[in-house]
Amino acid sequence: MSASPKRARSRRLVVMSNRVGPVRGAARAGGLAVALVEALRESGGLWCGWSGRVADAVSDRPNLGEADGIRLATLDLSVAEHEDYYNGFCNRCLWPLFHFRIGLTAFERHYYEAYRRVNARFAHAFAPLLRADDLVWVHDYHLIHCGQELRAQGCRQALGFYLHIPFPSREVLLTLPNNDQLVQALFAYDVLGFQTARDVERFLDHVANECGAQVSGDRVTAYGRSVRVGAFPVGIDVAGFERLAHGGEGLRQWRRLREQLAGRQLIVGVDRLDYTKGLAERFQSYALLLETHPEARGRIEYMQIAPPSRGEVPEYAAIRAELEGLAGRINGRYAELDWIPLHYINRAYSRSALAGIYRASHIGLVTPLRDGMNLVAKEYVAAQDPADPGVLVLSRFAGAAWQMKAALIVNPYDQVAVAEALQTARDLPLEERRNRHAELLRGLREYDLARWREDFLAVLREAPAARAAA
Ligand code: ADQ
Repeated sequence: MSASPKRARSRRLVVMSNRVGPVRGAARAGGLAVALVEALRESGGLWCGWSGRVADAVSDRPNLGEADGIRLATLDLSVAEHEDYYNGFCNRCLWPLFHFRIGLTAFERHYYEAYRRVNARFAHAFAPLLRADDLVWVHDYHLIHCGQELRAQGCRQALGFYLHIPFPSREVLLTLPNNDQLVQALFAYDVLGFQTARDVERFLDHVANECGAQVSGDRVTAYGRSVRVGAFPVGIDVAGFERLAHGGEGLRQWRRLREQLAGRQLIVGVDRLDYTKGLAERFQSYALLLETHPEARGRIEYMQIAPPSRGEVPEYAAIRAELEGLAGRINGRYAELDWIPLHYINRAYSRSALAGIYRASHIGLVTPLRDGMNLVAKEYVAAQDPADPGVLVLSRFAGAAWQMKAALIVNPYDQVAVAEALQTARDLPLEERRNRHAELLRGLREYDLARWREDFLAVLREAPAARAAA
């Protein structure tokens, strides 16, 4: 039986994620931190994870702290752990594999061993901090084994796991050595949350066919354990983002850009510099638009903001070099004395500046080759002026495409189709832009960030309070 809502609300939330914080700057940093910090604060919660520091000698005793009524417990990573666990298994193995990029996946056994050790070290350090009726919410692919390790420490709390990135299809996951151990570890949790119904389907397909799991409604049983599985698409703080776009720094950016554009149309892309985001294909699609629609030349600009990420991983250095070459070639071929077709910017902007940039642009170009959700697509819509909104061109392979059907949905591998969608977006009549935007905004408001969090926690609260330890 589930606990009464009043009592349930008072249960403490414990979040475990690879990175902890920021707590005080959460509103500025935006995204998930806001939702998690809010829930942690409400319940006097605890946030556990990596401190972000890499040290020669590390302690297994967590650093304890407090910020804004939230307790923090962090561990440093050793140089070897950072290399093999974080850069290695997380970013060179699970990240590409879960984004369907077998060719970029580094299948090193010692990476997985380091991953197991770090997950165990985290669980060991954080288990003593847990109280019997805590709700423990573990986030993302860095910590899949954490639940199993917590159970091994005797933890009987309600344990939930949320995967922010896609769950791969069976044939892809089977290429990973030790995939059976990784999947079995998921059954230590009480609730498994994915971004989309499609991710849930792929998970069920895998466990039903490879692990002999029994599926009944949202319950899946294997390895003697039963978990509840569901799609909980991540949303954004819509009202907060609208405010950013229409005041302060956002408003200033919007004015400045609109002035500079002097009547030209602006396409904007905002992504971490990552090979999953489809940036090279996107640049080429834009070049194709300029090639096949010469009348667009001089009348449109494309601004791609892409701050470098994971610089220590070789595949990221490669994509960076490729994009620099492509941007140079496109500008070299099409630029005029008074017109630069592509502005490629490798720095991060504040969320308020981004909101203003989105609002000033006529087309939001979001074409990942594969993405768990993609919050930029949602932020772009929230920043628009409803009376004269821009058009979202969105990849069918972003989780967001499952909710945002009123966008212009494209296949990012089909450069001809993307170029044509850009041309369609350029000419879309005001009424159609308004209708599409209104529908997209309705969807965003209905399933926002708070709803995502509350829906997941509501299911987690129903987990049996004291389940058998592993
Ligand atoms: P990411 O891969 O980081 O997230 P995304 O969902 O687009 O991708 O979120 C990126 C966030 O960073 C957005 O809030 C965006 O505004 C911000 N950002 C991007 N570029 C920026 C820049 N130049 N300057 C400042 N801010 C910038 C992972 C998964 C996604 C999933 C999210 C949330 O890969 O699929 O949607 O988690 O679950």
